[in-house]
Amino acid sequence: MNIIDFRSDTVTKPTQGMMEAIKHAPLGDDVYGDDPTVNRLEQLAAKIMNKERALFVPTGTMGNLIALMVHAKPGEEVILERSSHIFLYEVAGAARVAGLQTHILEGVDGVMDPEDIKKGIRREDIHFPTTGLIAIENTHNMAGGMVQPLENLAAICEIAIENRIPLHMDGARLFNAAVALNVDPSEIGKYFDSVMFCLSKGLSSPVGSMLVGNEEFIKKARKLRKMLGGGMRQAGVIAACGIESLVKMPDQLIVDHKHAAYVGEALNQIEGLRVELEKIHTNILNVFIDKETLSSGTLVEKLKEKGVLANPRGEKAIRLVTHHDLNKEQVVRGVNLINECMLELR
Ligand code: TLP
Repeated sequence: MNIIDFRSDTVTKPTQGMMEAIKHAPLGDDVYGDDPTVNRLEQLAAKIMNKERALFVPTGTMGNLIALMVHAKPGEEVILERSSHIFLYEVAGAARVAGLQTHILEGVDGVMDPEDIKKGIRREDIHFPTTGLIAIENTHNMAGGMVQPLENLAAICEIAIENRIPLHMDGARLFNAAVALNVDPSEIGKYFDSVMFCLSKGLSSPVGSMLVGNEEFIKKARKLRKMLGGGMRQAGVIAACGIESLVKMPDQLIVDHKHAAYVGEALNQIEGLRVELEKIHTNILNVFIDKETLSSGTLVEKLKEKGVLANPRGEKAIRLVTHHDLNKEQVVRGVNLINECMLELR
């Protein structure tokens, strides 16, 4: 069966260009700083983000964890939005490894109100922990790939500076946000002390994320990466793919966004499904199930039988993600199969 995989953009395989780049990449031991391909990738990432330095890390989760550990001391607090990936899906690394307490704020579609952040910052009191970090997710995964408005980031940045609290972005899908806003990624990154973005999602690399920040931040991050077991040797093999990701892939994300909009429009016409079309900013859609007797688990199972893969999102919604390994024909076929499935489930 020809599988149509809407589970995530993490399922994208390396492109032909990446496979070629692997073959020709000069290699060395990156723990010694000797891998020319990793060095090139890090320089490129820093340049794109207009930051002093960058660090290649194996995963987004490790990149976020390192940022938490560099910025905040054990016993301090990190301000996060309730449905953020760091809070929900990073195995409580913030608590267990970084020793941080999470201070959760309720957002609207993943967007925190700057006033709530202001109120959430701990004032000096013998009983209180210190607020060590504020972290923001952009695009916001649980909100269905929604983009954080730049005015909001600017307001939060001002508060962070006023209170001398560092600001980190979990920008796993930062390039999708940049494409949606039609700005350079650095225009979003400029509000942050550190940014993590993933190469292995819509940008199609097989492995890897980047952490960017100033020289001092990256120096500490490099040491913590080693401590966490992320010091890689001839990592140029995968960094070569990362360079391809940064040079060639951002321009094609717009295709994924168009596919997501198409899927949203089409599914919204199907009885029993509902999509909030105005909330499709990028390549993720939350599809709500408006049929009382149908759970997301059952729908996901039925779709799988037809060769369509999706992830449940709670009891009454599924998440669909468009990406480079789904062309228009596959996206259209996916929609038709979902329609067929809903008719059968009537
Ligand atoms: N997200 C994955 C799953 O873990 C849910 C996905 O399929 O969307 N930040 C954000 C906003 C993410 O969405 C993810 C991965 C990460 C961080 C972690 O990246 P990795 O998987 O590289 O550790």
